[in-house]
Amino acid sequence: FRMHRILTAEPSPLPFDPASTALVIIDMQRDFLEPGGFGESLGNDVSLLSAAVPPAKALLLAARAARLLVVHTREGHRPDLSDAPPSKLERGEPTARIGAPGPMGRILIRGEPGHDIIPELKPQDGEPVIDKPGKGAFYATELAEVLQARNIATLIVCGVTTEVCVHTTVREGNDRGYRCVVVGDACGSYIPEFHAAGLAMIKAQGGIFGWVSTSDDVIAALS
Ligand code: C5J
Repeated sequence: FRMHRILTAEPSPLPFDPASTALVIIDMQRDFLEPGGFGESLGNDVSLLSAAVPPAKALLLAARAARLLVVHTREGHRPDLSDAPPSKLERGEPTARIGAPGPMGRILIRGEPGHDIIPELKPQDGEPVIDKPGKGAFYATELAEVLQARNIATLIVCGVTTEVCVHTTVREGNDRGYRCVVVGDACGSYIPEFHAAGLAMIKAQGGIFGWVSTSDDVIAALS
């Protein structure tokens, strides 16, 4: 018999068992959150993502205290770009494309300073870090195996950006049978109306591909 807890969420409360729940923190990398990285190279105001950092940090601390599996993801490519399709590489200004040199090293390349997770959310030993070449965290990664090995059934998802990598990952996870809860205030977007619409899309139609909650509600359910 396992103790189930109830998470306050929309469109409906969600029972969960901490032992089969993972916190998945998507792409909280310097390349997306700090000036000089991939996000800014695409013409974005990266300061729009900073509001997600304190809630994500609070979630991370609560998940560690509750002994949840914590998984971090990073979007990026091999230095030789062999895992980046031309269709992805050819976008953006030639001087600011994936692989081009920037103030934080080559843009979106594994091993470069910009590819690192921001210091506030630095992974601890024992927390899997999933390097992904795409927007979704399941595509071409070992995430499914990592979750299966721990019998995970519920994903609490936060990170950036709401409508791109968070959405793609949640859509992938939902189709694979995971209950996916997106923590709205711990997600961020360069385009505020896309953040709002992205959250609304998940929980519409009875929770068409997931649930939406808040960091306060998740922390309350874990404590
Ligand atoms: C983007 C991401 N926005 N992590 N990546 O290209 O959402």
